[in-house]
Amino acid sequence: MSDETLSNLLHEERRFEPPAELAAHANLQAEAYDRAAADPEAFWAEQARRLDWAEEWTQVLDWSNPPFAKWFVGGRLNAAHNCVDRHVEAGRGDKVALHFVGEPLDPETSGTRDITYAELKDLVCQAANALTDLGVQAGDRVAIYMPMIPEAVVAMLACARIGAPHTVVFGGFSSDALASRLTDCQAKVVVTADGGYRRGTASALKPAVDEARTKTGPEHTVEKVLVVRRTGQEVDWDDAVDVWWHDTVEQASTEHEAQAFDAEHPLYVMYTSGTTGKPKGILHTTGGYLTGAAYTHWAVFDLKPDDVYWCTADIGWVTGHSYIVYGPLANGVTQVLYEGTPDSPERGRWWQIIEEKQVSIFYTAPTAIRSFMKQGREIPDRHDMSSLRILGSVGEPINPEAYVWYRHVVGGDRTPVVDTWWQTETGAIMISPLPGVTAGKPGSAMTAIPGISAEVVDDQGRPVPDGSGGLLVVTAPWPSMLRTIWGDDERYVDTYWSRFPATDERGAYYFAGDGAKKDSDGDLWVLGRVDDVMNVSGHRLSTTEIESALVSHPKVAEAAVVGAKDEDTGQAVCAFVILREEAGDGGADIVEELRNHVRKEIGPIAKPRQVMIVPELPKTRSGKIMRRLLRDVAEDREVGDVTTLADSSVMDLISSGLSKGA
Ligand code: 6R9
Repeated sequence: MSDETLSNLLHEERRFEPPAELAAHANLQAEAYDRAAADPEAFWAEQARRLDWAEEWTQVLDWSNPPFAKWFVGGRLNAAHNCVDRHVEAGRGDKVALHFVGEPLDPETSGTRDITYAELKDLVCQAANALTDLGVQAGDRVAIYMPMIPEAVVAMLACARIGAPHTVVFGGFSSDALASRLTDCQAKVVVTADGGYRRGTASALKPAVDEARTKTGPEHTVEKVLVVRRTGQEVDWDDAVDVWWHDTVEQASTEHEAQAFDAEHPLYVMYTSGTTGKPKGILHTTGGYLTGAAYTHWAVFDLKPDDVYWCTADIGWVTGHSYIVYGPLANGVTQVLYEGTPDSPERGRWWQIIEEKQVSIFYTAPTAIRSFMKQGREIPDRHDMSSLRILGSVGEPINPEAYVWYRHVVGGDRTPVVDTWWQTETGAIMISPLPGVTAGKPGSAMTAIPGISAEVVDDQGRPVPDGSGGLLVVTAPWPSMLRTIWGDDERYVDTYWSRFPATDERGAYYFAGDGAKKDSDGDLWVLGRVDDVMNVSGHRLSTTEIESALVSHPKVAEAAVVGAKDEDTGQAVCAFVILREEAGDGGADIVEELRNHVRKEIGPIAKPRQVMIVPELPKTRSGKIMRRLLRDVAEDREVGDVTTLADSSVMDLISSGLSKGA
C-alpha cells in the first residue's frame, strides 16, 4: 500500500470518548488487554468459566499439531443447556428470551409474541425429542432452511442439544445452493417451513427443499423433512419423507435430559463462499466456539442484565449464529427476533421496533446504515430511540461518514459505535473497540480485543510499521477459530495457513484474506478483501478508501468501486454511485463533480476513470457488495453468476440504466 495514499485518506481526526457512566461500569476495563496478553490461556480459561461444564478440561489448548487446534481438552458440556436450561435453573425462567416480531402486521398471522427462557427450554426439549424420534443421532448432520421465526432458533438449539451438527442454509438461497450443501455435509434431516413472509406476502420455501432433494445425487442422504406451518400455503407432500412440526415437535414431551459432549464435538457447519466456486463448509466445535461467542457478546456490547438486544442479521449468516443464537442466549439476554425487512410496511419499521421494545444494544451492517442515510434523517427522527446505549456494525468496513451518521442520528450522540471485524472462520469478534474503554475513530475497528493477537504484515510476514498497510493476520490460535473445512483438511491448511507458514522464529499465522493498515497510533483499519485491492499505475489503492471518499460527498448515499483493466494504468478506478434522494439526479455535472471530489480527498491517482450513477448495487444476502459483477460491467463483459445475489434483478437494472446513457 503506498503510504502516500494511506496518509491522505485516513486522516481522521475525530475521536469519540466513551461516556463516563459507561466507562465507570464497563464489563471489561483497560487492564484486560495486558492481563490477557501476559497469559492468554489463563485469560481464555477465565472466559470459558462463563459456561456450565459437566466436566472441566485438563488442558486449555493443545496446539501440538498446528493448524489443528483443540481447546479445553477433556472438557464436556452441552451447548443448549448453556443457552437455555441453566438460566431456568438459576431462577430466570420468566425472563423473556425472544421478543419475536413477525413480519405481517396482522396479529392473526404474524405470530408476534414473547417467549421466556422457560418456554424456550420446553420447545427445545420437544424438538430434541422429535429429532431423536426421526432417527437423528449425535454426529448426524441436520440442515435448517427456514425463515426468521422462533422455530429456527429452536431447531438449532435442539440439534446442539442432541449433538447433531446443524448447517443453516439462508432461506433466500436457491434449491441448487441448498442441494450442494446437503450433498457436501450429507444431511440426514432438513428442517424447513412451508414458507415465510417477505414484504407482506407469503413466499414459499418447501418447494426448494423438494427440488434440492432431487438434485442431491446418488448417495441421497436426506431421510426426513420436518416442516413448520408458517404461512399455511399449499405444499406438495411425500408421506414417506415429510412430517409436520405440529404433528411431531408439538406433540413431544418437554422432558429431555441434555447429555454432555466433548468440547471438540462439532457444533455446526456454516458454508461461506471462497475464491473457487465450491463453498467452504466452516466447522465450529462446541466448547471453544461457545466461549468465544459468549465472551465477545458480553465484552464488546458491554452486556448488562437489563439490556434489550437486537441483531438484525439473518440466522443463515454467521452473525446470526454467534450474535442471535449462541452468544446472546448463553448470556441469558432478552432480544428482539425480527422476521421482516427494514422497509416494510414502511421505512421507519426498524426504528419503530427499537422504540416499542426499548432496544438498548443494536447491531447491524454498514449497507443498511448507508441505505438509511440515503432516505434522510426525517424517518429515524420520528422515533424516540433514547433507549439505545450501544451501536454495533459488522460485515464490511464502515465508512467514516456512515459511522458518524449512525452515531449521531440513530444514537443521538450518546452511543459508542463498535465496528466489529470478524469472519465466519473466526467464529466471534476479533477486532473491535471496547465501548467503555476505547476512544473510537470513525472507520477504524481499532485493536484486537483482549485475548486476540492480530497484526498487519508485509508479504514476508513482517509486521509493518505504524502508518503503513499490509495483510491482516491472526498470530495465535483462539478458542472460536474454525477447526477445518468440512471434509477437506487440505483446503483448510492451504487457504488459511500456507500464506505465512511457521518459521524458526514464529508459528504460522492465520491469513484472513483482508488488507489492513495501521495508522500512526497503531490502530487498525480493515480495508476489505485483498482481492478488492486495486493496482493503478503501480499504486495500491483500496476500494474502501475511494468508496469512503465518495460517500463523504453530500450528494452520495452509497458507492462501490472496482478496478477495471486498463491499457495505460494496469487497472483503472470505476465507481458505481447511488445518490441520496434529496440530491435528485445530482445535476448535469455530477460525474465530474464526484471525480474531482475523489481527487481532492485522496489524490490524483485515485480519481475515477468512470463514475456511473446507478439506482441499486448488487449485494449478497449478508449485505456485501458483489464487486465481481460490477467488474464485469466495468470491463464490458457478460455479467457472471448472480445466484448469490439478494435480488438477482439488480444487475438488469444497472445494465439497462447504463445503456440508456446514464
Ligand atoms: C462477520 C462476517 C467476513 C469478511 C471479512 C471482511 C468483512 C466483516 C468487517 C469487515 C471491515 C468490519 N468484514 N466485518 N470488514 N470491517 N467490521 O461478516 O463474516 O460473512 O464471513 O465475512 O467481511 O472482509 O473478511 P463473513
